[in-house]
Amino acid sequence: MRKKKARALITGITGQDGSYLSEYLLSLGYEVWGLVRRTSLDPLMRLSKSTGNKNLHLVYGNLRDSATLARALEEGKPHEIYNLAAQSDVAISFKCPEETFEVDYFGLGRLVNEAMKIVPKVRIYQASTSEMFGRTPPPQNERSPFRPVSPYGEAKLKAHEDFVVGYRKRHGLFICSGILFNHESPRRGEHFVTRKISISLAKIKLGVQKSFALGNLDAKRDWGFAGDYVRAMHLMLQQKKPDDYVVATGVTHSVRDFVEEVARALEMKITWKGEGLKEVGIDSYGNTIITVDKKFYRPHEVNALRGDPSKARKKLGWKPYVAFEELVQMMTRADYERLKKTL
Ligand code: F7E
Repeated sequence: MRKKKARALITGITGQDGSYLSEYLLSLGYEVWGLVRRTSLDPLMRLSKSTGNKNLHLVYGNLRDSATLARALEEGKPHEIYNLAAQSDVAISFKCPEETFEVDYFGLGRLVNEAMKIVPKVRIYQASTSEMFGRTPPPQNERSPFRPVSPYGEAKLKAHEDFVVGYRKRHGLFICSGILFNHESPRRGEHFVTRKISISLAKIKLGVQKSFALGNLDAKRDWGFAGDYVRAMHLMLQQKKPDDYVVATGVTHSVRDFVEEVARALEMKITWKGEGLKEVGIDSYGNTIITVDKKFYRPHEVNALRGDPSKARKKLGWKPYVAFEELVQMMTRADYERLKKTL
């Protein structure tokens, strides 16, 4: 670590990654400033583990509003900035492309421009994504071509090209892209497929739900644990030179595999019947508990992602500790126990 009392600003601190990263940085002795948007919900709800920590400061602000970014930077005078705030829902990005570009592209532009004025020596982490690879076949690494298929992937790629690669070259800014593959946890948003599956099957097991619908069961993702991935973010900013890194497990599974693994964790058995939109998942009592619904399909799908994290392993000394089966068990157990208490 560079300084005894290093200061970090995290945008998106109330999200899954922000909450793990803030806990990690606080444990390393950092003073953490979290940018939070004003909502009717208490932002500290997601940060309950850090509540009362005197090294955690929340400041109201928004990536759409340069003045609020300037104020947060003036207040925190960070050595490191982690830009985790985003419109990160791929399906929604097809419906709200403008909003997605506004936050995911222009938002980073506002942040880096204010940072260069107020804290020119700052080191910046940009949350880039495997969605930038889009149609490029796996395995994907830092040298693979980018072929995004969603407005989210496009906005993140443009932000990467203009404000990460571009500003590094033109302005000598210390800025890194973490090209993170899907990363999950019990804190994952409930509309992402992993959480949707763990919650729905736990409810079926508890007898409070009969069935649920999914989209493309054959899509493949490289799913890792968010708690492992925030260590990589931090490591990137401790290097001598800024660079970009793929962060992934190197193992891929289909949505169908994820369903089966959750079922196994709940001691349920699922048999698949039919094909395409007619496919169903049936439990051991003969009940149809999973159907396929067109509305959960994307207009353009990224069919297969599997990252090659060799560079992060070699240069950062990073590796993931939580494997797929353990991740699924962790998420399923957390949802099952939480739901059981509410019954
Ligand atoms: O979908 C398929 C869906 O929404 C995973 C974000 O963090 O990771 C995330 O993006 C796959 C896709 O995540 C349903 O079509 C099937 O193929 O959990 P997801 P995502 O789109 O991969 C990347 C790395 C990011 O950067 C993003 O910000 O699952 N799928 N049925 C479904 N997906 C959803 N959500 N719901 C379904 O019913």
